[in-house]
Amino acid sequence: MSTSTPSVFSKIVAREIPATVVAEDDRVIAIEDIAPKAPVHVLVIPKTEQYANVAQLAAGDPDLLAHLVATAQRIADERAGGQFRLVFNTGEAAGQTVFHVHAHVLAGELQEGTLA
Ligand code: DGP
Repeated sequence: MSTSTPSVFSKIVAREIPATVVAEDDRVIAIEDIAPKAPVHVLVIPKTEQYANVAQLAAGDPDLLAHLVATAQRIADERAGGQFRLVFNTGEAAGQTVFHVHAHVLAGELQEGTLA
């Protein structure tokens, strides 16, 4: 669920904090991760912050989830020959730090011991 304080990703969508934007349309934004764990490490983020994790997004707006995945594939096609990992951390114990759903698009050799 969204909170009264905008998430860091909503602030990026609003251009209140800077980010390197690699793709954007009316529904999603894709940015370079601030702490990349692989040669390609892009975050694909719905512009709405009403979904905290991928299960909520799948239940609430499956078309938006499909669009997010298609965007990830297009970025991987452009930057990694179409081969990539797609990671959605869910919950603090799984490493989630931003509770505004986002997909990690990872390609190339990962840093040892990390998924994202
Ligand atoms: P997660 O651990 O799955 O919640 O991933 C959050 C990711 O968001 C993490 O890899 C770092 C990234 N991140 C956090 N703050 C910023 C920011 O201000 N700018 C960018 N580009 N990435 C950020």
